[in-house]
Amino acid sequence: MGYKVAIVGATGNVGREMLEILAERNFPVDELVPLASSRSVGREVSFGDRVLKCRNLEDYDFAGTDFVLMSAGGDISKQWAPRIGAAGAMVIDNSSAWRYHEDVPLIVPEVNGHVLDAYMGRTNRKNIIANPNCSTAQLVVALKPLHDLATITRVVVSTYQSVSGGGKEAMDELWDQTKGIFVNDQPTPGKFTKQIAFNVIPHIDAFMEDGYTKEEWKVLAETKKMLDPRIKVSCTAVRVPVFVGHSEAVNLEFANPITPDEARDALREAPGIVVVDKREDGGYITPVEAKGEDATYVSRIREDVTVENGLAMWVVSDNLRKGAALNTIQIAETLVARGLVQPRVAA
Ligand code: 11C
Repeated sequence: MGYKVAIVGATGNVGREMLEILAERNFPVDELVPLASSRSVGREVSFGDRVLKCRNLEDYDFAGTDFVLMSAGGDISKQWAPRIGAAGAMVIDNSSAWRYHEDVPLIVPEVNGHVLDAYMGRTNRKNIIANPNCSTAQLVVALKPLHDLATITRVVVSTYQSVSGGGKEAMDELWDQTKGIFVNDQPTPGKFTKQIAFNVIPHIDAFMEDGYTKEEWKVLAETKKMLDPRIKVSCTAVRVPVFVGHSEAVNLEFANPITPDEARDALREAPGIVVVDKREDGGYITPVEAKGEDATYVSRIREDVTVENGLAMWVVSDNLRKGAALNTIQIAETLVARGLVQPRVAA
């Protein structure tokens, strides 16, 4: 017997990836229900070889639904996740609404999937599990084996984030501006505060009082919550004119000595990671190659000679997959594999 799975936000960038990945990985789905706001009711989405019509979130009865994968923004998640969880369905939420809540686990299965055992053993749980921000997900996958080996004390990361992280409108803006520049059109800012075509913008999400942006703060707060609260993190998040795939230049400081070879070996053994690190032209991964792939790629592993026990590296992943839809589905797969969620039958 399989599971009844609903997707809230099925027509968005991440929702569509969720549909594709569920089918691709043969997640045991008995029934798939795409849900959307009243505006998108009736819109069609593909699931495997089937075409399904979106139903209205407002009047859907969650009794008997096992998993609800949400990617419709923080406001919808704040409003709906507690109600859906109270109805007994397991919510896996891709927004930032619940990530920092102390009663909600924030999960990357390769890093802290074991946390789910204790959470599911609690009778007073909210039935909400949070999926991290895309730039954090790929970072912690790469940090975990190195932290286990030599204890990371400090991370300095600069991100090169693709426009798909900002949604479909942001992708359209890059496309339109790029075409427009060839015919001398003046770029009109929309989702981005500055021209994104042929440019880079050191600003993602709102500015905070300390001068960091919310995106940068998320990387810090989520790394601490999932990996180790003692790790110090400083992030500069930058938007680049790439459609899909986030890249990160990462500098690490460790409590104990670690060589690039030791790091490379540990990363090669670690789940979810592919090391592509030849010290030659093209011996590294770029976002174009990571698009559509499940792995987090690590390249350019070398000593950071500016600190005592330091390493530098380059980390790339498909932000719509490991950074969002894939990780969400891997959380559901972990719950199933550990026997923590059984199919329910509608009352
Ligand atoms: C971006 N990282 O690239 C953002 C998108 O908190 O889930 C994801 C925002 C989030 O714009």
